[in-house]
Amino acid sequence: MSEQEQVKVTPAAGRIGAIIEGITLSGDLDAGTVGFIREQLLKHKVIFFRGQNHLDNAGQEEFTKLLGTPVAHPTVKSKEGTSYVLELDSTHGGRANVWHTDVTFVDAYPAASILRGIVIPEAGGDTVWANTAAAYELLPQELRELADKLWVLHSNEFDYAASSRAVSTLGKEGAKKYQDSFTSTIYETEHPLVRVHPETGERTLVLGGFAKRINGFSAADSARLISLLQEHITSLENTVRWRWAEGDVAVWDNRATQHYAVNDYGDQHRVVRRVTIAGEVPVSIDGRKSETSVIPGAVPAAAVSAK
Ligand SMILES: O=C(O)CCC(=O)C(=O)O
Ligand SMILES: [Fe+2]
Repeated sequence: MSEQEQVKVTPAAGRIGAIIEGITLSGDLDAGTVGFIREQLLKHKVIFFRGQNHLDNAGQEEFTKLLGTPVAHPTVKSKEGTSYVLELDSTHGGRANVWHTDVTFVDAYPAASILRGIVIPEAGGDTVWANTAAAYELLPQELRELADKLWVLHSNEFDYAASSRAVSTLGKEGAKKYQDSFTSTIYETEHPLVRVHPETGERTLVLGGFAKRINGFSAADSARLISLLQEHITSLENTVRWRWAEGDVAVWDNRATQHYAVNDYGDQHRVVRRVTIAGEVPVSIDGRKSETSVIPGAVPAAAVSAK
């Protein structure tokens, strides 16, 4: 663990996020360093490594394998020449400006995501993360007790016509094409609103952009309660905002966070590349597991730009 002696961890905000200096990411890190990275990830929920410009796609995949089992996106094709790299390019609809946790429309959604800055606008294009464990802890007790009992339907189905954002960046046809591919298979999953984190035992809120409906609630009541809880999750006190430079790597615990890519850079180019790690099927506080159904041959309505 000699490498760790020069390692420095600096919190990046009060409740979430830390910058780790002194580690050069690769597929060759020793077990002690990998253990240290995991520990910091669980503690801070999102960790940032600057200046990792040496990493290429293969290097990103190799580093990811040290943290877990990489998985491809269920509907979006990996970047050519890679097995697991999902590219988000601002010119092709890759603007995830919706609060979300990655891929919650499937049951065992990713445990973590590793994102690398490739082309970064001169100004703008920051990403913001929110802590869903702190959000749960800080709910008023009565609201927490209600949350403990609720189950929520998540789906990748989305009405592209309703997404003026996608249409404004891609045009109507482009938005439809992109979103049709995102929803080439429709998944629906029921998750507990509160899951027990499999590694830390913390309780976290499972919501975000793919959450569509609270079981037993009308559409209108679902929308109101989801929006109230989302406001708690994404309150500024509960977030960290990252100003990217090319070569930066962010790693987040996807079981304890949501994120949002700020779409404030107009037609400047922005490219980031992500690899995700296989997750576990969420378990509620009373021990029940999430359940997915795949809707075969569903006519795709379209999708969100969020991933
Ligand atoms: O573009 C970003 O900063 C984040 C994109 C995103 O949602 C993701 O990589 O999962
Ligand atoms: Fe995402």
